[in-house]
Amino acid sequence: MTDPRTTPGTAENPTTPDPAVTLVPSASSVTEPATGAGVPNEAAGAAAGRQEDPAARARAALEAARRRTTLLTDSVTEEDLVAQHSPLMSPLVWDLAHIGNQEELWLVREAGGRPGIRPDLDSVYDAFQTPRKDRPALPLLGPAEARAYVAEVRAQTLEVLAAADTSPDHPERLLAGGFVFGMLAQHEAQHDETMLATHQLRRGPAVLHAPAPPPAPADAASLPAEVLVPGGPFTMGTSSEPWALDNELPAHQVEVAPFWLDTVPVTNARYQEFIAAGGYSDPQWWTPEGWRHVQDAGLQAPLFWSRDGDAWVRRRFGTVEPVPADEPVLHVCWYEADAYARWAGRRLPTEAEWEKAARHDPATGRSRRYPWGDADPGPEHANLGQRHLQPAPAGSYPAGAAPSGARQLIGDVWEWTASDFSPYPGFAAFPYKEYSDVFFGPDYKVLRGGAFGVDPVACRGTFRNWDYPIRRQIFAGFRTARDVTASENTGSAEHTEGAGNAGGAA
Ligand code: AVJ
Ligand code: FE
Repeated sequence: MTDPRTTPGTAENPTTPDPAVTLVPSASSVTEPATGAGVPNEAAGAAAGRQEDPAARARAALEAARRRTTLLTDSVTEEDLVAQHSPLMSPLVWDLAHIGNQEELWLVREAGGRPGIRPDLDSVYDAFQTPRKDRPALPLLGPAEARAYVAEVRAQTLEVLAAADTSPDHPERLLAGGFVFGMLAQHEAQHDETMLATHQLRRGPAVLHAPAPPPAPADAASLPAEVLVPGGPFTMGTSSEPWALDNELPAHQVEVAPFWLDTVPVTNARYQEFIAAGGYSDPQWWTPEGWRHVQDAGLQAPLFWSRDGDAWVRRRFGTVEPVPADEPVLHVCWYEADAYARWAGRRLPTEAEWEKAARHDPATGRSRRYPWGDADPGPEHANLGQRHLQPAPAGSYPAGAAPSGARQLIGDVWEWTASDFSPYPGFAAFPYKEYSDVFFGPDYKVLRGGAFGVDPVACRGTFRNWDYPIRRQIFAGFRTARDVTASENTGSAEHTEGAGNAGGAA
């Protein structure tokens, strides 16, 4: 299968959407035989095909993550590297050496069976031993030492990888399909997003620069406000994605009632209507905890927004600029997303609804890897990978649309869901409890879909992120949903399919 990222001349937002690109399911979804009803039904063929050379994929993913890490840490002064820009974040130099320490632990020592380089650093860079706000007080490696350390670890990692057997049927699960190498590439990519959030919190002149995303395609203004996702069972989670993390497993059937979902994420213009309508001062829109938090924290608008006369401006990576009306809203907490949805007469989608909208293909009954099919994300599908340092306008990426017609489910902004972070039936922690297991429960809300700050290696239809409902420094927005009403729900397949296709073709 060709990697769309290497296809030259691909426009991110073609002015004339090519129906062959947006509407035809990928070859693997068509040709793969359907499994029986009640059996998890996901697109395994494409994932297996893409893993033809797991070691090469692992090396490329590790190197891509390191390029980003280097840029994020070389673009500031040494003083800025060791400074704490917010009590919510670690000093950048902690993230840098933590990336190296985790890689030493899992790739050099565990996968490589080597003695290790600096085991004495394990406790300094153990995220569970020291909360972020206390990390500046640790005996951290300085910038030069941290850079030398991660380079030494990486050199050994590449030797281990070159010697490793990464065949998909390797008896050790850690090595099968190169899982542990993929896990560490995803770990570094996640910290690259965390470091990008630190850059956003940092005060002072801009140091990061990227081109703006392309303008919205011509049809963005005429998209239906919402799309219908048909009811019925679908396959949630995965048992075939080789680098899926433990919380995405296993694939299992979930029954989802038909529902309507916003075609695009809620925009700044819409969110400003909520502010202008007094949304932040009316308790009827907020949960009791949300209302308490709005008052205690004095929330009045998304993080980084301020008034400039009658207009709203925002600070974005060191630049103050007008808030763009048609961009998905960013830097809102779960309580704000939930309150907006209630004010709009709607609700947040559940995590299962979100994944069904993003993966379920009604034509085949199969769950795709991504909304557009099984192909890896390319620049025409989604705004990922810090290629741009802001979300693209609502309605962008027609080639990345889901079968329902929903756009931008992957990329642009993380989307808050209504759901608490909980394990799927049959969950087993792997390879360590501190990745997911210790976070399950009502304290954390699930976010889906990834943002412009996420590398494609750490983003897919099954990928789960989570955070506290008060958090706003993450690159999070949301879209809303509503139940299908009794008069809309005819229960007929023609009805649901017709409405779904209307969204997809629009
Ligand atoms: C999945 C983003 C919630 O940053 O706490 C990084 C990812 N885990 N190192 C986090 C992670 C360990 C995690 N999130
Ligand atoms: Fe980490």
